[in-house]
Parts: sequence; structure tokens; C-alpha cells
Amino acid sequence: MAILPDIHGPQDVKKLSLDECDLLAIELRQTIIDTVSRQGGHLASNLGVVELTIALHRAFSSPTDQIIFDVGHQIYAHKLLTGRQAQFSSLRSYHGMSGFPCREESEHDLFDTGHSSTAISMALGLARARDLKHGDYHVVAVVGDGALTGGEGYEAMNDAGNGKNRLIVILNDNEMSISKNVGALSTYFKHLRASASWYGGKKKIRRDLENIPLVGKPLARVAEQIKNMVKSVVTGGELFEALGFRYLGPFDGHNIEEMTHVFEEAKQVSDTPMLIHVITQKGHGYDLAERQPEKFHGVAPFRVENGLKRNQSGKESAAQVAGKALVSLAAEDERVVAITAAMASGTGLLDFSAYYPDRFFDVGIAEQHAVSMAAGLARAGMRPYFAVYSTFLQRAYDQIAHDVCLQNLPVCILSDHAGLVGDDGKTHHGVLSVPMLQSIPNLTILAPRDTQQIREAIRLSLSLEGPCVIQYPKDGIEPYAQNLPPMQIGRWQCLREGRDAVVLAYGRMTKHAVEAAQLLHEQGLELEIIDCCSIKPMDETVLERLVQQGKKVFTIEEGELIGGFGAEVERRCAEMGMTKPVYAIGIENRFITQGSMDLLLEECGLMPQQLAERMLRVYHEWESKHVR
Ligand SMILES: Cc1ncc(C[n+]2csc(CCOP(=O)(O)OP(=O)(O)O)c2C)c(N)n1
Repeated sequence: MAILPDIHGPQDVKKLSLDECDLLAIELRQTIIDTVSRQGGHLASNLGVVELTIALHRAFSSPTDQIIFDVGHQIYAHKLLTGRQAQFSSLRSYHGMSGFPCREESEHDLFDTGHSSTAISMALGLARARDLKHGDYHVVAVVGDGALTGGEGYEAMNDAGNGKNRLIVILNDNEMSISKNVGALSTYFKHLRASASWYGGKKKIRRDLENIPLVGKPLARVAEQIKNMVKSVVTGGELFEALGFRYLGPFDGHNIEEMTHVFEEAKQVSDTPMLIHVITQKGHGYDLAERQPEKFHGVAPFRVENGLKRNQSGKESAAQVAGKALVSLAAEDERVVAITAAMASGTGLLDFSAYYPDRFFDVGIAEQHAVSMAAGLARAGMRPYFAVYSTFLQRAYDQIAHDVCLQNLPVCILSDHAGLVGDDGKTHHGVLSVPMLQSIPNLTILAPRDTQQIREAIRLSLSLEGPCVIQYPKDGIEPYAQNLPPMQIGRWQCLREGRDAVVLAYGRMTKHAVEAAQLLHEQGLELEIIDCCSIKPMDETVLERLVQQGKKVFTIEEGELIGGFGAEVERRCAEMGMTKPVYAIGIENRFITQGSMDLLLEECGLMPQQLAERMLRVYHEWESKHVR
């Protein structure tokens, strides 16, 4: 009989025997594989933590005890065990279940997260609040070895170890970030894994557990025996001990019994933070993902039998185009080096890493360090390109301003996944890019409208003496405008003539603007469409013309309106003495949900038909108010 359907919450997990828990693990895995194969999502990471999650819910009592998963991409088993089975089939779809922790969904999710290395800090805050309020519950942070390449994790441990707060950190070590984990600390974890305690300790624990008769012995004595037994396998972990943590491990992260006992033991410790090191296998239980954990980290819908994508598009992503362009540039100029923060595959740098291994740096999940390190490279005469998702660049804001732009260094940031990103949802949209960046002095910002312009922008960036961001959406948009000159800094391109009003747009929105203009042409309204591929500097000649000719102006952006491109156009036009209105269309000030790109663009009113209707309405309003 199936077990999972009867699990309505963690209390039901606690009732299960160990054998039933093993069956539950099989059912959870099956559900995760089936669902992700249809919906897409983070497969390998989730398969790796099934037993760990069961053990967590056996030992701790969520939501009273507070469990936080770092990043949150490995939270599927937790969702399935905390009363969310019915919605699970809608994973990552519009109005469906989030692929990440989500407070709206459940009291068992404490934060909405998707960015790495924050869990220990958050957990420490929760633990401190608990202590101030004289609470008596546990706070647990589950953190991957990849996430521990991010500096914030160590800032948090340094702080926690100093304060002696009761806190449990579980290091889920699978030797992988998205790719193979990098850095000296990953080598250190390897030593811990290889230590005699792991293999010897594992056997010893099992032997000792078998020797503890659970019937007939006073429970306190059993607990004492478990305590001593766990202590006996503690070796190594000096790094964590130096940070003020008590280190336990490493343990087999697929052995529910062992982990439950270890967690029970950790609950007894109240005078110091604990770090429990568990070893898991990414992709565990699905052969293809075990063999290719990187490929199955995050997947589009696929066929379970062979792992192939259900919808083979064959279209190059923007990242792939950028990666190839960078390889060509590197062939011509040996100063060109590439940097990734643990996203070589996602940002299209795999070819670069293969062709130029000496000029390629995977710095771990350390965007801040990546930018400052790029500053060092540029200061010493190299031409660094840091390819990163726009949303993750947010955490390197000060490094861009202070370390790169203040020094006016020729660092180029390839800001991928700018704009809406689809089913990863609110933690991953890159819609703050322009508001975040355009106020920083010395920074050039380019926004290619299609794959051809991505290539041009990357080539152009090499001629710059100062810093530059090239931002582009996730999808590779095929070239659609003909006979236009190559991209230039501070020059915009006219994609369509029109007498009635002018539309200024960038990136994907130029295409939508052209399509909207075609729809309005049928209604007698002629729009001029300008591709503002150089967001900063703007094309002053075009702006002056618009002011002089008294044009009515629309701006369209796939980004936050406050402090955005439209707001800046309006400010510049006003400075130039513009008397006519500028009407800015973009994303209102809210976090946007998940779903297919089309549905999200529609939700934001950015589909061509919607743009056409809105501009027509506004145009008629202007007319009726005699704005001429
Ligand atoms: C700040 C930030 N940069 C990059 C990412 C993209 N990312 C998501 S999961 C992941 C790897 C995390 O590795 P680990 O913590 O070991 O978890 P695992 O997937 O191996 O279980 C990365 C790089 C992110 N979520 N946040």
C-alpha cells in the first residue's frame, strides 16, 4: 500500500517505522521524477535530499522547529511531506506551486528564497529571536557544499560561533554545486569525506545501533549511549570548530536511521552551534541523473526513459550565443578572460572553459568576489568578462560601484536572464537590472535586441576603456530587423518610421513594439519605433530631435519602472525642455510570479496586442486633452 498519500504533515512521518520510511523515500523519488519530467525543475538536487528530508521531519517538529533550506531549490520532498501533495503536479506553473520555498504556500516555509548562501544568516536571526523571547525550539539550516563557496555562509558562521547561539547547520555535501564544486574548501570537504571516520564511523554507528536494545532499557540510558556513540565518530572538522561550531560527521545522507539518531543527539546540545556533515549523492535513485548530475540539476520537461527534452527547440539561447562570441574574442585578444560564479553551463561558458582553461575562472557562488576579482584583473591589464544571471548580480552592487566603476576599469559584465525569466519565478527575474545599474557613474549599459546584436555588443565592449554591462534576456531572439548598421555606443536605431508618436524600447521589447505598431497601423496610428540598444549613454541626438519636434513619446521596458529606462528618458527630456508627455510602460513595483514567458509577459501587459491597446488608449486620451 502506498505510504505517501497518507502523509498529510510531518506528524505522519513520525509515525512510520524505518522500513516504511524507506518505502516513503522510494515513493517521494518517483513523484519527484514524474513531476519534474513533466513540469521541469531542479531534479538532481531534490533526489539527493529525500532521505535527509525524511530524517529531518522525524527528528524535528516543523513548523514549531524551524527548518530553512539554503537556495531552496531542493525543497520538493519537504513540500510533499508538509501537506502539499495535491498541488505538487502544478510545480512551477502559472498560479501553481512554486519551485522554491514559499510562505504563501505553507507555514513550513519560513522565507521565499532562491539565491544562495543566506540560510545560516537567516537561521541565526531566527535563533537569536527565539532566545530573546525565551523560546524552546530548534532552528535548522540545510546548506549545500556549493552554497558554502559563498562568503555569506562564513560571515554567518563567524558570527554564530562567537555568540554561542543554539543553532543546527546541516552541511549537505554532494561534491557538486551545479557543476563539480570548486575551491580549496571543496578539497577540505573531500578530506573530511575520505577521513576514516566516514567509512569506519558509518560501520561503527550501525554496529552500535544494533547493539542498543530498545526494549527494556531505560530511555535515558539509550540516549546516553547514542550520545557517546556519535561523539566517538567525531573527527576532523577543525575549520568549523575554529568558527565556534561543534562538528559532527560525516554521515551517510541516505541512511534515515543514522541521520535521525544524529539529529536527535544534536537536539540535546544547547550551548553551542552545531554543524552536521552529511554526504549525499546528487541525482540519487535515478540512474541518468546520478551519472550526469550537472545536466539534471535544472531541467526542462524530459522523457524519464532516456532523459531527452520533451520539446527539442534547437534554438540557441542568448547565453550560448554570448559564450561563442566570447570564445572568438579570446582567440583574437589574449587579454580576454572569462569568469563565472558557479554557472559555467547556464551562462554559456563551457566552450570557453574548454578552449582557454587558463583564462577561465569559476570562483564558486561568489558574485561579489567575482566582480572585485575582475577589477584586479582589469587593473593589471586583462579584459575580464563576468557572465552572470542578472538576478544574482544584484548582490554584487557595491563591488560594481566601488571596485569597478569608481576606478573606471574595463570590466565587462554579461548580464544574462535580464527581464522576466519564466518558471523560476520571483527570486529569479532580472527586472531590477536597469534601475540598479544606470545611476552608477562611468558605466556603459548595452541591451542587444537580438542574437546578432549580442555578438556586436561583445565585440564593441572590447573597444571601451571603462566598465560595461551587456544585458540580454534568457531567450535567444533571432534577428528580425534588416539593413541596420552595427551597434554603437550612444546610438539608437530606428526600426520603423511613423508620424504620430515615438516608441523607445530596448531588448525583447523592441520586437513587441514593432508588432504592436503593425497592429496599430491597421487602425490608422503610425508609430515610430526606436531600438535604444545603448541604454547608457542614451542617444542625445535622438532625444534632442524628439524634444524639438515635440513628439509624443512612449517607452517600453521589460523591467521595473521606478528608476527605470522610461523614468530616465522622461528626466532627460524634461531637462531638454520637453513639453510633451512621456508615457512609460514597464513592470509595476511588485515581485512577479512564475509561469511561462508568454503568460508572465501578459500578466505584465507587455504582449504586443496589450501594448497596442494601451498605447492607442493613451494616444486618444492625449488627443482628447489636446496634447498636440
Ligand atoms: C547567489 C546565487 N548564485 C547562483 C545561484 C544558482 N545556483 C542555484 S543552485 C546552485 C548550486 C548550489 O549547490 P549546493 O548548495 O551544493 O546545492 P546542490 O544543488 O548541490 O544540492 C547554484 C549555483 C543561486 N541560486 N544564487
